[in-house]
Amino acid sequence: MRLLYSALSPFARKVRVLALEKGLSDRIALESAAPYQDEAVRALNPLNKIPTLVTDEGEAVYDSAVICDYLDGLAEPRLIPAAQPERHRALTLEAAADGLGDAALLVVRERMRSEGEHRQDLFDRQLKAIGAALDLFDRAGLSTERFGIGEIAVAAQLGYLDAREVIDWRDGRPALAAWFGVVSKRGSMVASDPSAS
Ligand SMILES: N[C@@H](CCC(=O)N[C@@H](CS)C(=O)NCC(=O)O)C(=O)O
Repeated sequence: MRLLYSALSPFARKVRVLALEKGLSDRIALESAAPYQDEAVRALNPLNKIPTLVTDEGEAVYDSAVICDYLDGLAEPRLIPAAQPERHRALTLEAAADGLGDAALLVVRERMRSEGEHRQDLFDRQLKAIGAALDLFDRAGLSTERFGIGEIAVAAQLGYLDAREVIDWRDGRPALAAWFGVVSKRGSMVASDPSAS
């Protein structure tokens, strides 16, 4: 399999962490891509976004949630619960984390604009979504024992907030900060840390 990715992409990191946790990373060749600079991914994914996975059969799979679902079916341990209500809870946590990631990407891109082009309303809207998602994660009582799809998705996005200095998210969220302090020491998180590449 081939994974088109970038070291900084939190969505690609989610996929990489899941693959590492499942012992699948040796079967995935990482190929660096730069979707904001070129069009190389579009032949595989019309959205020209990473991560995009190419299976051993040559099929393109995206987005990150679908890639994780595909990889989860290839090996044990299953990191996406099969049974309800655990399944919808885990996938909803993943969706909230991914949504935070979408908002964080917009904040980072908005910050790159020159002063005159800056859209404060757009910026504030995204920061509100990020703040509310972080509050939810802080209250969620995240486990340091279980590291399934929801927890992986949250950890990948918190790493991105740090790497891009999006906001000081630890302020007022001690439970989330303590949780991240523990899970970020996992081998899968250390191996995929953007600051290490
Ligand atoms: N929903 C997608 C989001 C992926 C995404 O936004 N990736 C960014 C990089 S972190 C990207 O490729 N952006 C290129 C663009 O928007 O043109 C997923 O979960 O995979």
